[in-house]
Formats: sequence, structure tokens, C-alpha cells
Amino acid sequence: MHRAHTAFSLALSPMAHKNFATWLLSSNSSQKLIKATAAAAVRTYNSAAAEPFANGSTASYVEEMYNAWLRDPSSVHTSWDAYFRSNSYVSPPNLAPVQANTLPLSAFNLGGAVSAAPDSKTIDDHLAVQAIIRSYQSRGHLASDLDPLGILTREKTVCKDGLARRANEDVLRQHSGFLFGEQDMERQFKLPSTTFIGGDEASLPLKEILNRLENVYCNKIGVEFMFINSLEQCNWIRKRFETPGVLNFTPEEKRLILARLTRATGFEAFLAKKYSSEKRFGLEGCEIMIPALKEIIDVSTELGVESVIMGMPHRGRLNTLANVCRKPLNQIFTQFAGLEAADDGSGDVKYHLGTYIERLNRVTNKNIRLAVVANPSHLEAVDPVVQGKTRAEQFYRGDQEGKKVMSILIHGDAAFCGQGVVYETMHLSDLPDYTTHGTIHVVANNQIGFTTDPRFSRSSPYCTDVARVVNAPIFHVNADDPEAVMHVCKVAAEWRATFHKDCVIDLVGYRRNGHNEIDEPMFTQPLMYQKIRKHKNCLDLYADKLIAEGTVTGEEVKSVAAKYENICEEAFALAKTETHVKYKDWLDSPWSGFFEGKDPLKVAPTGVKEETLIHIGNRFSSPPPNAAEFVIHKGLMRVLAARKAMVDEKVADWALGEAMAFGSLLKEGIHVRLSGQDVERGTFSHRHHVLHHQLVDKATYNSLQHMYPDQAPYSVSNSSLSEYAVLGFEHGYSMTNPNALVLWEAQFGDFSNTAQAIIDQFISSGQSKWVRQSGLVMLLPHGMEGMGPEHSSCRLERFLQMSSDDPDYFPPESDEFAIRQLHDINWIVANCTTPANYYHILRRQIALPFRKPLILCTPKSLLRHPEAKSPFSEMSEGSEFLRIIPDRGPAADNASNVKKVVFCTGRVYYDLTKARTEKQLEKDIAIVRVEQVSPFPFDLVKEQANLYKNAELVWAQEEHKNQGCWTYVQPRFLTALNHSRDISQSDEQSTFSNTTTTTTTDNTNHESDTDSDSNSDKKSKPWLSRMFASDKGDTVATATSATGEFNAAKHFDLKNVRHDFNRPAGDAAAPGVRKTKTGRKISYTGRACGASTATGSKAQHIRELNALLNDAIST
Ligand SMILES: Cc1ncc(C[n+]2csc(CCOP(=O)(O)OP(=O)(O)O)c2C)c(N)n1
Ligand SMILES: [Mg+2]
Repeated sequence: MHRAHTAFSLALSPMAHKNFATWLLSSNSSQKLIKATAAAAVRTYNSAAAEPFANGSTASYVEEMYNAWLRDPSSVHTSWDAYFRSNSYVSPPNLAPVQANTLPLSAFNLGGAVSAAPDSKTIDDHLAVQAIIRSYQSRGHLASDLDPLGILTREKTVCKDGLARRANEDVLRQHSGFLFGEQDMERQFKLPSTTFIGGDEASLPLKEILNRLENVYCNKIGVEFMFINSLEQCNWIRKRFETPGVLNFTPEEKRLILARLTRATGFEAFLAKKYSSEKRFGLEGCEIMIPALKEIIDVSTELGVESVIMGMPHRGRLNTLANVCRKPLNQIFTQFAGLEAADDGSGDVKYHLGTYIERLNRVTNKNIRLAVVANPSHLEAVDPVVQGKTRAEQFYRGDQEGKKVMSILIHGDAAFCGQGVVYETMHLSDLPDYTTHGTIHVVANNQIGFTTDPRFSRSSPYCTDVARVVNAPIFHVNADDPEAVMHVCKVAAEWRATFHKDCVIDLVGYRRNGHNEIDEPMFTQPLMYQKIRKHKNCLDLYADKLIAEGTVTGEEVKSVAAKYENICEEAFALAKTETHVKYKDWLDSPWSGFFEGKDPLKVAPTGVKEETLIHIGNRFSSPPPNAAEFVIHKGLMRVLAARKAMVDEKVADWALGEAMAFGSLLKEGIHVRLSGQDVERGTFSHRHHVLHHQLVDKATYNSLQHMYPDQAPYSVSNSSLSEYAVLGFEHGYSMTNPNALVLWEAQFGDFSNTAQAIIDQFISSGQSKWVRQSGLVMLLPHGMEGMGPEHSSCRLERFLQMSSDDPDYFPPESDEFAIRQLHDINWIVANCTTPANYYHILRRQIALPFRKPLILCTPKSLLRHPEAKSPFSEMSEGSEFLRIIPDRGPAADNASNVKKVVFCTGRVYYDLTKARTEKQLEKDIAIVRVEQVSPFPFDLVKEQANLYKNAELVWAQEEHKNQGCWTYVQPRFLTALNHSRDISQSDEQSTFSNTTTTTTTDNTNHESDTDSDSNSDKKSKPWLSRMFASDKGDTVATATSATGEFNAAKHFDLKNVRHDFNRPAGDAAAPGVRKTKTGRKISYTGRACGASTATGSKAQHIRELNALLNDAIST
């Protein structure tokens, strides 16, 4: 028996009567019941099987009793009568009646005898019907008809009443026999308030109840929602699916669906015809996704949305750009032509590029902006980026509830359940500083991932189960039923507009071709593909249906298809006239006006007036204006006092330097957003941007939000414990507006490697692939301080390895040297040692006329180091960021007698100076800090080396030799010291993106370059040619090519493939040219190579550090 019934029977048993009634009568206990009911309502998790007694149907049962009692007190049991008379019962607000099914149960006393009270069979039967209704609502989706191929569809079973139904034991469990026979089918049952299948009817015959439930829950839509902890939301969904007639469409609506489906299908067919050997990751088998997206956008626009930001993988992307965004078809077709780019960027494959379109929505007649964010191959990596971009757009529009800007994320079935970043992103969905107020997730579920079946790619029943953790309703729908799909999309858009929470549409279709169009699916899924070959496509099925019902004629169907083909043909002809592709056409986040009128080589000053520093310092060190009422922790009072003392002395520590940077930018109207784990206080308890009232919960004060009356908003947010999603989110946030300083801080630098895909695929290479700039700052606590292998290194070497400046190329020296380097590089990597330099480099992010990501090692022990302080004079007007901090002591005064120059970066500088002082070698050893490691300050290094012309040069680092900066700086030092460098190996140019452009004839990523013209000797030669070919005397031939065993140049067609060199054409130090060994060298001092990032123990750390200091500080 259903649990609710068991509990109720117990309550009605002779003994229980008394106990139950007594319990109810004690007001204390009745409060308990109410509380228990309410608590159960919020605690609810999972299916009805796990449901506690006093929630859902039981709670509504009490309510029904109450309604019955109101009409006729004698119609309810005496215990209920006593309870209600005591005035103890209060209808909980979320259990308030939602419909008119309020007839007393006695009205359905079908037991025969005319009696005021229902007999127990009537009660049992009604409870059983209620339980059946609830079973359908909870588990009907398990038997729904979702698979267009019918492979997974469950057979109908013949029930006791002789009718075949899909709802099986999985759905109905102990009610599978319905407890009723054929004789009961015409019996009338009162419908509970938790169903809407009756429409205006308060009761229905059992047969009708079962049929309607079957139709709603076990047909082409499977709704998963009963795990949601809100009765209001559950009822809202029930109403949308159960109300009779919800699936009725007008002929106009049907024709619109058909037209959209025709375009979606026609687009793929056209590409298949024109570019049969090209990969396009077609949507065949799930074409309904295009009308589905359009429906979501139409309904959302109608409900007030003005901007939609989409993230999606490869599958169906071109179709989405063409038919959802209405990107000009000729621009899309041009991508197939393998043309050269007319602008910067190495580009990306066509099914990764983003777009941004503003257009009139013809259905709603409203203007709308649609953006598809460019994404890498790494599935789902774009999800948090889209969320960050959406959040930023909402922020800049003042759209605090997400009514105007929304995101749609499209997923593949295998990726949605397989990639952890989906889960991480889902968990941002309801966090105050990260929510985008509801995302609609659409899964293009083709029931396969490349060659792998779902049963081998997930352990969960559905690919969508990840969404259950955030209480998102999940609408599974058969992709071959366009009307069911449209209904689900409408409900999803309304859900988002009503509750501003995530929901999922699971479009269950199939994949007509292989993973891509040149892949053979029969190798691995033979039976499935035999079925697919015989299966009519969705367009044909729907057209047949509409023709059969008389909504359209066969001619109309053909003419709509022909019309679209003509449109494609015209665009195809236009595309043929294009000579270049323009990556700027594929920007997802245009920064209109940002670059215009700017001198691309001019940096605005970063120093500010001293009075500004003092003002910010005073505010930052003061308690809230209502300090008397706001109780601050004593420890923080001391922190504020220490800050105030520093301001009075006009010096800043790390936290104050950071606050000066933030505060001064906020004053200038630049929005600052700092996000990451525990950033409000700061992992090392040094920041304290948010003061907490010690006596009042959630009462906080953030002085940086109150610096100036007209300042820009400052937001500092403790994030969820995620790096991948949160870093992606902040990257997306930074893409939206260049006039904002967006910072992400890792708890410790090494944790950033769980966000490696965002670093590799977006931050380091986004500009190169998608012409997209970002000024995002990554703050990475870094330093070997004896904390063990973790918590020590941010893996600086990895960031440096991805820097795109050429180790062998000394750019021309000029006043613009530094800014040109910054302009040309992919990102900036720095390790600052003073608060002033930290302050300047943050401000420089905004002062630059372009945007580059900044990877910044930040200190731990230096946060409180007495010497790591900067006078205000180093931050005020006239001061600037120092790429190198030269030695300013006795050594510099007597440079030619200096025996050794120790170059270093980061906190080890303080250890080195201490050791030098202890050994009294200040005159003999100069210590030079390289603060901006990349782009490498060739000019300043050269200057320093020339200054100490007789000195031995040493690079000292505390990281292991194969880590830290050494492998990056060594070749660059040699170039800086000798202007060019001895090249002992054939050098492959560094490029900051690992991308190459592919040709139409060859889809493999062969690396090569562009110069196939007659001026090729002026340009750089392809590295393969340099290695193997011997057409020019100045290139290095290898033994391999000499033997003729393998000549790669012959094996690869290098003509059409491009390769971006940073080096200007024809430079004297062209790669491959051998130089004689000359000049000065730099040697290494520090730890030996190591496998882990730090030492095993504190003692070992100290031993090794001392050895390093002894080595470095010796003459
Ligand atoms: C992070 C990541 N791992 C692996 C791949 C390689 N890969 C490309 S498509 C694909 C299958 C994706 O299946 P699904 O998500 O169901 O999308 P579908 O191609 O079926 O539309 C795989 C494994 C990838 N692109 N990204
Ligand atoms: Mg798939």
C-alpha cells in the first residue's frame, strides 16, 4: 500500500484514533504536524519512494479534509472534527488550493450505502487513485516514448481492464495491477488538488484518469520534476503538461514549425551536396533543435528578453548560425573555401567560431541580440564562459533579475553527463554573484558519443541527471514529434521567465551519419544504423502528418523546400566571389568604440595624485560610518589601525597597494570584480574587504564600495570551490566590457591547473583563434616556503611556455619597445615583489590601449614582510610599473667592480638580499629583479648586463631547475646579452596558439606557413623545409634528409598551410641561421630538476634554500 495510505490507516485504527486525535489536539503537537509538513516540503528529495509521510499528497489530503469539514463537519472523522474545531489547522501558504477540485470525498461515496462518512473502501480506493496519479507524475517518464528509433521504447502491457498501457511496474510499482478490475473503470473518482488532468472537471471515471495520465506522462514527452522541493513549482509544471488541450496547435503554428524544420533540414542537405567531403558535424537526426531554439527565443523575447547568449559544441553549430542567428549564408559558405584571412588571428575551424548578430525577431517584432560564443574543441568548456558573459551583460544593463539577458547552453548527450565542468557550472546557477537567473539547457541527444553507446558512457539513467542537483526540471522529448518539442520549449522559456532557474530540454533523436560526415558508423553501431537507414527524417514525417490532417498540401511542402534551396544557391554564388575571410565577422563580443581613436602604442599613466592615495587609504582603513552600531572583530580593528598607521606614514603593504589600485580605478569609473575561493577575506587573511558585524548575521561593510559617491561598482565574491568553472566564468565576464578590471584568484597557485582547459583553450589563445581580447587577471599565490609539494608553485613555467615571444629575437629598440612587446604577445606573466609594482601592473591593465590577460604570481609570506612595502611616492603621479627593478645599493654605485649580478624574480629576492647583507657583499654582488617575466624585457636586461660589464651573470630561482622561469629566461638572456643567440638546434618558432589553419583539401592539422609566393626568401621559411629541404644554402640540412630516407617536405603539402611567425620578415636573426658562439653567458643557481613542485619537508626546504643562497651570494 502507498505509504500515505498506511499512515492514514494507522491513524484510523481503533487505538490510533485515540492517539492520533489526542496528538492532534495538543496544540504543541499540532504545531509539530504543521512544522513537519512544511519541513518535509522543503526537504523533499528524489522520488516518491523516498517520500516522508507528511508531504505532498498527504499534506493535501489534510487540506481536503479541512475543506470537507468546512462544508459539513460531520463528513469527516471525529478526530479531524476535533482537530479542526481547535483552530489548530492553518493552511500553509504553499499548500493553498490551486484549483477547484474541492468537492467533499463524501460526494464520491460509491460504496452504495448512503452515509455521511465515506466508508474505508472508498477512502482506500481514492488514496490508491491518488497514489497512481502521483506515480505517473513521479515516474511516468520512465515509460515514455522518447526514442524515435524505438530501440529503447518499452512495449505496452495489457492491464486488468484489457487496455494496453505503457506505464509499467517501473512507473506504478505496487499499483501496477491498479488494484482495480474492469468493473472499476467507469467508477468516478474525485481528483486531488495535485493534478490538472480534469480541466474543469472535479472528478473523472477511472478509465479516463488512466488514459489522460498515460497521454501526458508516457507519450512523447517525459517530464522529470517531482524531485523539486517546491510544491508551487511542481504544480506549475503539472498544470503546463496536464491541462487538457495544451498540445493543440493552430494551423499557423504548425506551418511555422514545418517551415523552420524545412530550413534546418535543407541547410544540412545543401552543405552535404556542395561540400560532400567536408566535416560539418551535421544535425541530421536532431534537426528539430533549430525550430526548438527559435521557439525558446520567440517565447523569451515575448516575455521581455532582449539578448540571448548561446554556447554550443560542434554539432549543428553552422545550422544554428544560419537559421537561428541568421548569419549571412555567404559568410558561412566562405568558411568552406579555405581562404586566407584578411585580418589578424590564426583562426579556428568553422564549427568553433562565434558570432554576434542584432536583428528583428519577426515573430515578436522586437529587436534582439544573439551571440554564439566561440568555443574550443574541449566539450562543455564554453559553458562557464557563456555564464560569465551573460552575467556581465546583465550587470552592465542593470538587469538584476535576468529579465533582459539570458543564456542558452546546448550540449551533446555524452559530454553533458561526462564532463565535470557541467556540474561545476550548474553549481554556479543559484549563487548570488554568479547566477544568470536561469539557463535553458538543450541537449542534442543523439544517443551516441562518437562511437560509444550511452550504456558505456554513463552510469546514470539519463544523460541529464546532473541537472537534478540544482532542482532543474528536465523535459525529455522525442525529437521526431515537433509539436511535443515546441510545447516543451515554450514551457521551458516560461519556466525561466517565472522562476529564473535552470531547466533542461532533452531532445532525444539520433545521428543519421557518422560522428562527422566522413566517418563510417556501421563499424561500431551496425544495428542502430540499419534502423536509421530505414527511418524517415523528421521533416518528412511531420510533412506527411500535416498533409494527412489537411493543414498543408504536398505542393506547399515542396515549394517551401525549393524556396530555401534557392536562397542557399544565391548565397553560394555570392560566397564564391569572396577572396578573404574576415575573423572580425565572427566575433562574439564586439567592443564597439573601444579601439577607435586610440593610439595603439600609448599607455595612459598609472600613477595617481597622492591625495587620491591618501583618500583611498583613509577610507580603506576606517570602520563603517555607523561604527558605533557595527561591531567589528577586535583582530580586524587592529588590522584597520595598522592600515591607518601606514597611510599616515605614506607607505603601503600588499593589501593596501591592491586597494589603491582598485580604489583608484573605481574612482575613474572602472568596474572591478574580484572572484575566487575566499577572496573576500583573502586566503592568507590579509585582504579583509568585507567586514562582518559580529552580532548581526549577514550585516557587512565593504569600504571599497564607498570610496567616492560617483565611483564604479566594486564586487568581491567568494566563489564555489571550483577552478574550472569559476575561471571560465570570469574569463567570460571579462570578454563583455574592456573597461572593467576582472580578477580571479586561486586559493593557491597550483590549484589553477584544474582549470587548465580554460587557460590553454581560452586565455592563452583566445585572441589568436577568435580575435577576442581579454584583460582578465589571474592572481596565483606562488612561492616555495616549505609547505610541501602542493601550495607552493603556481607552475609559472607552464604559463611561460605558452608565451608567444620569440626567445631568439631581440625586437628593435625604441621608446615604444615595451608597449610593442605587450601588443604583440598573447599574455603577460609577472612576479612582482613590491606593492607599488603590483598596484601599477593592475592599473596598467586598464591603461593599455588593448587588452591582454595578466598572469600574476602573488606572494604569501611577503604579504606581511616588513620590507615588502612601498612608499606612496612609488605609486603617485610620475611613477610607473617597473619591468625590471635594478639594484639601488652600493653595487650600482660601483658597477664596474661588481663581481656578480644575480637576476631573480619574486620573493627569493628578499632572501638573497638578506644573505648578501649577512655576508657583507653589497658592493660585490648586484641583485636585479625581473618583475615582468614575459614579454621578456630584453632591452632592460641588456642595459643591466652592460652596466655590470665585468660581472658574472647568474639566474637564481627557488623553483626546481625544470620549473620556474629558467627554461624561459635562459635563451632570452642569451639573446639579450648577445643581441642574437647561438642556435644549436633547428628552431621551431613559438606561436602562442597551438592552432593552424586547415585547408579544404586536407583536414589534418599540418603545420606550415603562408609563403608560397615568389618573395618567399624574404619571409620566414617553413620549419619543415628548413629542416629537410636544401633549396637554399643557408638552411640546415639534416642527416636524415641527406640519406634521403625521409623527406618530410615531400610528404606534406606545405603550400596552403599557414604558420604565424612573430618575427618580422627578413630579420637578420632569421631562424635556422647559425651564429658563431660569442659573448656572455648566464648560469643557473638553484635547485636541481625535480618531479614534484617542492621539497618533501620543511627541513629539506630550508637546507636547499640555504644552498641556493650560498651559491648565489658568493664571489
Ligand atoms: C573534452 C573533450 N574530450 C574529448 C573530445 C573528443 N570528442 C569530440 S566529439 C566527442 C563525442 C561527443 O559526443 P556527444 O557529446 O554526445 O556529442 P555528439 O557528437 O554526439 O553530438 C568526443 C569524445 C572533445 N572534443 N572534448
Ligand atoms: Mg551524442
